[in-house]
Amino acid sequence: NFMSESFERQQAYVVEKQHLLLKETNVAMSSMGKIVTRYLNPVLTKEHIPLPWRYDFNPLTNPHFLERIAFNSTMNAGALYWKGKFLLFVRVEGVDRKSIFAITESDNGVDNFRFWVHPLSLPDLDPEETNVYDLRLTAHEDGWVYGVFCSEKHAPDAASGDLSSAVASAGIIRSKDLIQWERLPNLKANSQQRNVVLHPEFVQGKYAFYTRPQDDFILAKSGGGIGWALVDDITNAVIRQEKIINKRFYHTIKELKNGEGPAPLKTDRGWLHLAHGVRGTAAGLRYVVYIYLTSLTDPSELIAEPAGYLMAPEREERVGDVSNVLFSNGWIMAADGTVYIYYASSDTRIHVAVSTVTKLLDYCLNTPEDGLRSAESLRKVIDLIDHNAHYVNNDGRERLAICQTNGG
Ligand code: BGC
Ligand code: BMA
Repeated sequence: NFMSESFERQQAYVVEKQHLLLKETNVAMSSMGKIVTRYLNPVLTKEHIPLPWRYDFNPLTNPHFLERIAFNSTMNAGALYWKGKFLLFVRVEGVDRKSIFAITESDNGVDNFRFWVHPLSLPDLDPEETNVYDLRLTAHEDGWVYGVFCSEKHAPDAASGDLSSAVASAGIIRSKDLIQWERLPNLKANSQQRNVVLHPEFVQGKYAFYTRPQDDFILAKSGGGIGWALVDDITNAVIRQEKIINKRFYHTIKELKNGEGPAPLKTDRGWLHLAHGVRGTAAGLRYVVYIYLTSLTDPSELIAEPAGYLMAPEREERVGDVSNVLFSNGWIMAADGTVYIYYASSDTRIHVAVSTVTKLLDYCLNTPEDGLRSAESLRKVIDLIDHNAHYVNNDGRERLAICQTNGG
C-alpha cells in the first residue's frame, strides 16, 4: 500500500525518474519557412532542479522521503557562452514565491542542461530586499561578466495594511570566474527600474545601460519605453540623464509596457535587440517578444523595427503560473551565426528556439514597420499581393479554370 512505501523505494523512484528526464534529447521542430525554430521539449522545468536541493536524503531525519524544499518554476534565464558551454542563469522560484539564481550548463545549448552544485551565492546587501529575479548577463569589454537583475522590496511608503505596493530597482553583480561574485551598489535612478541591461561596450568612454523607467511598480505609465543612460562609474552607478530609445505606442503589442530582453548582439548591420512588449486584455496582461536594430556608431539610434511580435506564446506555452506570457532575457550567438533564444513560457518553464543572425537581420530590415493603423496594414497587404502577382498565379478565376480542366 502506498502509505507504507519505504524510504528506499521512493528514493529510487524519484532518482530514476529524474535521471531519465535529464538524459532526454531535444528535437527541433520544422524550420521550413520559419524565422525562428522552436524545440519540442522545454530545456528546463522545476523537475530538473537537483534532488539534493529538495530532499533530505537521511532516512532518520526524513523517514517518509518528503520534499523539504519545494520549487514552483524555472523561468526567465540570463544566458552566456562561456568556455565552450552554454550557460543559463535561471530564475528558480520556490513555492514560497522567492526566487534565487541557479547556474546550469549544456554542451549543445538545446538539451542536457545540468545544474551547478550550488545556486549563485548572491551577496546580501540590503535587509529590505525581498525578492530578486530576471538576471541579464553581459560580458563587458572591461573584462568582467556582469549580472543585472531586479531587486524588489515592499514600498517603504505603503499605507499600513498595503502589502502589495513594491519598489523595483536594478541590482548589479560582477565576476571574472562566475564563482566569486562581487555585488556593487544598486543603480541609482529617479524612478523605479526593472529590465535594466548593461551594454557590452563602452560608449563615449562610459558604461551604457538600457533602462525602463516606470512611475509605478506594475505600470510604466509616463515611462515612455526602453531608455538609455550613460554612467561614469560602474561601482557607484548613477543615472543622470535618460532618453527613450524604443517607444511605446497606442494599439501595439507594447502599448502598456516594454523592456529590453538580453544584452543586444553586435552584427555587421547594427546592434540587434530582443525586447518584450506587454498589452492589456480582458484576460490580463499578454507578454510577447519583438526585435529591433540600432546603429553601430550610436547604439541608442533606432534603425529598424518590424511590426508586431517575433514570438508569442503558442499551444501549451500559453498556460502556466502566469498564463499568456512569453518572456526572454537570454540569447546566445554562436560562432557559426546560429542564435539560441532562451524564453520562458507563462512564468513556468524555459524553452529554446533557434534562428540565424542572417535570418533575424533579414526579418528586421525587410518586414514592414508598424503603420499604427488598420488602413496602413491593409495597404501593406495589398502591396505584397500586387508584388506577388509577378511571381505566382494569383488570379482566382484562372485557378478555378485550371481546377475545372483537371477535374474533367
Ligand atoms: C514578480 C515578477 C513580475 C513583477 C511585476 C514581481 O513581484 O516576481 O515576476 O514581473 O512582480 O508584475
Ligand atoms: C514581469 C517580468 C517577469 C515576468 C512577467 C510576467 O514584469 O519582469 O518577471 O515574466 O512580469 O509575470
